[in-house]
Amino acid sequence: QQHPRQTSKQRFVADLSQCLFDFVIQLLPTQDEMAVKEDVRKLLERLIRTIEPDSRLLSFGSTANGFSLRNSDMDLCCLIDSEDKLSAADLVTMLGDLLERETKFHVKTLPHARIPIVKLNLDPSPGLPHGIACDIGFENRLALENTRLLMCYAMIDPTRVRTIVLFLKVWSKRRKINSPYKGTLSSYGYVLLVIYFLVHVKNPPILPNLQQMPPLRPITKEETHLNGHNIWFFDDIDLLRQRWVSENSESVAELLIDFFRYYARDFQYNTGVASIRSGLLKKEEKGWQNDYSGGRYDPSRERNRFCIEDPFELDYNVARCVTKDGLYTIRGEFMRAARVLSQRPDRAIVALAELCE
Ligand code: 3AT
Ligand code: MG
Repeated sequence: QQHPRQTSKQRFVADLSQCLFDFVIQLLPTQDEMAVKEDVRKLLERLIRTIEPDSRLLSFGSTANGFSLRNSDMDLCCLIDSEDKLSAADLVTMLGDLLERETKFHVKTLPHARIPIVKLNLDPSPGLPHGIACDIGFENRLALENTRLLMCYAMIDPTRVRTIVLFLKVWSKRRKINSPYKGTLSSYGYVLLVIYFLVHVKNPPILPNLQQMPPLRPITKEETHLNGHNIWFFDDIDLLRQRWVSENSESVAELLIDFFRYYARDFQYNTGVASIRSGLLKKEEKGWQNDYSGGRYDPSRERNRFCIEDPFELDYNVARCVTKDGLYTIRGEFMRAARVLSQRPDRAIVALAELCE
């Protein structure tokens, strides 16, 4: 409804927020889809237990963190609680054979990859028009923890955080800038960019920094460290939802417009590292420079065109797959999005359609 005293900008922004909610809601997975995925997880867990009785199969990634879209893939992680267990490579091979025999999945195994995995695909059927794609990894406990961290961030301000993240995931897929294999950024990378923006760029912040909040009780190093990485963060979300009230009341649309503007114009790609744990860092201080002055050209240095620090694995650049061309394309897309939204066409829905063309 139009308010007589609203300016055209206010009208556009209110309209765009509503459009973003409506757009995102129709892309959420259905109850049916979630139930089918849970059944698949249970079935796979039962089969894995015939090989490793003490194993558990847990969901991570978007199916577990509240940022999943319809037909998104399933990321599963197998944890084995016993002392003497098979090597990941042997387990991948045995599990691959078993699944090939016992299920209708198309199976591909990568036993010798840096992180050995089993890739599964189920063909589309009337009940499952898009089939299922699923990766099973092993002992990837850090991924389970970063999934939980993102889930906590999503739960603090579900409306604003989830709407922006889900919209960006759709947008980045439609604009074809969501393929680490082709030199652009993973969904995980985009989610970190959003959280970084909401914690460290917005002032007042939309979200607190969960990794820097004081714990409620003293905790020991054993409790907070996993493989040498500090994985502690404030995870009492019920308490946080009572206590944390952001002083920033900007709407979803205002935040999205500002997000695009920030990454189109302000973020220092050449020197900066986005860290959700520590705010803006310098490539120099992390030894992540991309220059090769004085030395020979080292293609491995190309890993640091775009730098996003993993929340727990601090020496891991989540955007390491982004190439020079990939970054050029991504920045071009941020600029295009900022431009489309700044033109404020009469109807927000037109802007949204153009954005995701
Ligand atoms: P989709 O819905 O599948 O697009 P997602 O949220 O599941 O998005 P990804 O499939 O990109 O995100 O990643 C799944 C999880 O795998 C997220 C994170 O726990 C882990 N992960 C992905 N990429 C990286 C990375 N570059 N570094 C560390 N962990 C990663
Ligand atoms: Mg995924």
